[in-house]
Amino acid sequence: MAAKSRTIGEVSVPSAPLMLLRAVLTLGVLAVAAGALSPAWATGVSSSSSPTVPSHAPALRVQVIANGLEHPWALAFLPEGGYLVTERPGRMRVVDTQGRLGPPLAGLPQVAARGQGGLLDVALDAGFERNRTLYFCFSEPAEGGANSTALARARLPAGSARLEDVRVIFSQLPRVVSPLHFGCRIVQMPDGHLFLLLGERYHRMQDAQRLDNHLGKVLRLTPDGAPAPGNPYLGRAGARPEIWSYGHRNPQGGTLGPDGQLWMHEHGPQGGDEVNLPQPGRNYGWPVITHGEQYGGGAIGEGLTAKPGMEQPLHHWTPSVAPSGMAFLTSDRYGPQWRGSLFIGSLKFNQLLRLELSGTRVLREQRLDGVGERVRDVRQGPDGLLYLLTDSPQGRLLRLLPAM
Ligand SMILES: [Ca+2]
Repeated sequence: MAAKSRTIGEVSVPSAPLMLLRAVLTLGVLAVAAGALSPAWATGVSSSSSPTVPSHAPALRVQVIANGLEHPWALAFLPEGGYLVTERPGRMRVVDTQGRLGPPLAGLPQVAARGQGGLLDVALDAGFERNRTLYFCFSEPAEGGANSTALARARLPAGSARLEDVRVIFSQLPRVVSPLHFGCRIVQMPDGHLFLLLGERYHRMQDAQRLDNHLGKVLRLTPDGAPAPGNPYLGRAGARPEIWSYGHRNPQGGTLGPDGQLWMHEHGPQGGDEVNLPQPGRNYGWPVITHGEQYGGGAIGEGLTAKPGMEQPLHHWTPSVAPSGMAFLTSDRYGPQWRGSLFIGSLKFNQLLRLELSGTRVLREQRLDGVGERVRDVRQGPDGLLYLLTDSPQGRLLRLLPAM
């Protein structure tokens, strides 16, 4: 199958006027980007909390690996080649190296596929090549129309179209009647423990500040779904022992950083999307402090952006970018300048965001425009290249190639 490709980056290809992909640096050029065919750099007022200064990105081509995925949500790379993809309505399937979609895998539990809910993240165990074990999280239906985010473990034998030994190992409490804010990203640490990022279910935002529930929390679990040893609230009366950090809103991206730490982002309300580096027992502020506001305008709570005892984000965006997916680029495939950058998808602006870092400091932000669809997931593949999933009824798996 011949892969189609087009160009991304600031370098135009004059013979191909539909090549809209380019790098932009501020939100202010979006109106231009939507209507103009010629690539443009822009500088000016930053819409984020870090400077946006001109930089030079390598030109890129976007290669379409697979089409026809229904609201794909998460991507993993199989050691034998090919891809494991979740689709929000409740399917998981293998996409082969040629981009052919395998059948939906049998053995998945029922999911509450409504609103933002459904089958969401998937992560392979670090020992997958040997044990064929994977984890996935999803909106788990319950009585009375309630649901919550659950984490499951299963095995996928090589070449099989069926998940084996499927077991739900954790369910968020309380269960809530809501189609919103499931969070649901899984990040495995080098010690095997799992971080599970959970939303506050929208209607229960105050619960993000309470330790007696799992809403708006980052959890740290063993591979069996139990509270991990060393968690900050183990043994404290009235606190859930799985909690690592709290005061989160709706996290849809997390990754293990090259520094060995969990990096994550979360959706703010209207404005105030954040990048955080969650530390044990710390309070990330929602909904007491936020750089955002109510939908339609107006302060949230007392309208505070800072308060003693509550952490500030490393980076924040107003207006919101609606971040989803997160990956560090550790390869040299796009040149030395991009190595070490943090990549984040934007659902709202159909962009891939690149944050250039010095340690945990965000030096600047670059916006790669023109994927043309909401970006749901971004990952670095075993080949060192960046892969994206686009969120649509006919979603795509894309690979970004350096344009030589
Ligand atoms: Ca916060």
